Amino acid sequence: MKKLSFPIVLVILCGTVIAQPYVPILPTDKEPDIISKAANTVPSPRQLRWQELELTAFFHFGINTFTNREWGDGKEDISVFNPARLDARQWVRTAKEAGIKQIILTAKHHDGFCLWPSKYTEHTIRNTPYKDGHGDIVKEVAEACKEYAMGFGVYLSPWDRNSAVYGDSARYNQLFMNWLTELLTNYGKVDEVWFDGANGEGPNGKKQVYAFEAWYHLIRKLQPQAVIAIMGPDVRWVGTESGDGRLTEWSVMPVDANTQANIAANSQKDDTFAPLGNMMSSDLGSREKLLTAKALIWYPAETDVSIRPGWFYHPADDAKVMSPSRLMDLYFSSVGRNSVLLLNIPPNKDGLISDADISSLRGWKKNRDATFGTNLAAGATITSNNGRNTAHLLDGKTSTCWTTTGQDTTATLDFTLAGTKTFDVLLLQEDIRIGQRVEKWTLESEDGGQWKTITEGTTIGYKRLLRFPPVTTTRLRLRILSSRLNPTLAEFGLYKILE
Ligand code: FUL
Repeated sequence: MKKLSFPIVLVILCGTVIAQPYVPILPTDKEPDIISKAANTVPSPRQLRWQELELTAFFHFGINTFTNREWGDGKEDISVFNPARLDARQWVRTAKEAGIKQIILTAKHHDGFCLWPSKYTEHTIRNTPYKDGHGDIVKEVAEACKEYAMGFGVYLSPWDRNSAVYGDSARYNQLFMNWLTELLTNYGKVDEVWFDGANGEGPNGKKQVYAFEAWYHLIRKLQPQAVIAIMGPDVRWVGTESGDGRLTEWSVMPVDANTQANIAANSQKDDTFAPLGNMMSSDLGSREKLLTAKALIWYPAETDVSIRPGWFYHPADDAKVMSPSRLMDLYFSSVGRNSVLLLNIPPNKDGLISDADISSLRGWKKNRDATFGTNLAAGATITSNNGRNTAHLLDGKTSTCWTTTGQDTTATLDFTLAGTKTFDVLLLQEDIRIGQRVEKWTLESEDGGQWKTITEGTTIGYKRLLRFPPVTTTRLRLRILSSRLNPTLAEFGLYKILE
């Protein structure tokens, strides 16, 4: 078994099977060359589709739901698994009604229990009372996603506390390939494959060495459109489980910071939700980090967080479901910070999403619709000192943009609103099809002939949302103070929070 190391990751990323946006840095490259390469690194089509989803959901469901645990040890008596009223359509409909675009089901968590009747283990739904052993929850969820036109993804835990061959690396890796093959061939289109980084010891006391490269090739072969997340090359863990993205969030990273070994070494190790490790570092992609890189990759952040204190359903948490206003905070701190939100909504023992969760999700959606329904910048007259196509800022399309002419990396945009408006939210979006470039900006408003700073920031990326005390004005000025190359802006918005 090959030990996964940095050169292997490079091979994977450069390989033809995995056409990853990947830009090598040459020994002769100077700082301006590297920064220009970073500014021209772009998402793959699968990463772009994923980023534009904005909102995705996890369904953590399994034996833990019935044993009231977070991490099962794989020794559970699976005859307790019988979600009598299970309705996967209710799960998916609940997510859809909240504006969520894709879901990920825990097909197998660390306890090794498979929610599908796998041929390769006895620790499966086939040996439970659920539908007298004829149930297949992966199938039920996949079909519901198809019916509601939702993306479908699978969480398959590499760590397995049940398998007797875990730790016997070659045999377990083959078993894992068999599981992946079942999941990726029997349930239609799969849009995301989510690998957690936890890696305990096997029953033989040996540490399992995962065959990531073989798994990635299999996924690319069977489901080429699927993004591979966390312990994978397409989507990165944001570094917290609290719902907080970084204020400065670059999607272009130096490859050195992202070897799988590094990610694994810094993943969760115990039964807490305390985020650990490098992925938590406040700076992953600044100029300084890029300068020592061997290569650059597009590697965007996903923010996973649970609507309840635990990842699995626990009756005692029914009163602790996040409120609509807390969910709104999450929206600003994840989607609003250049990240995709992966919100966990755990179904209960009946096999249903509980009323408390449904009610919070409805309230959140209502507030989002009310707040973001009207762009108060609509109808504004926009001029820029050295750019073109300002009309693109308000055309509602993320694929068209304003940009500067020549070599300019700074610019000023002046807005005269269609009347006096009061707002407390700013939306900025770059055109990430071209790259992520803006490093520093400030928004000012005119107040009695004086220009005052309302808010300011660093990165924008796919989407940046900022809240501030309400401002009433007709004239605004957005100053882009620093950018890695000609800045682009796809959308500009002003909103008033309505909760
Ligand atoms: C973690 C796991 O250990 C948790 O149980 C949960 O599945 C979370 C999303 O990822 O690493």
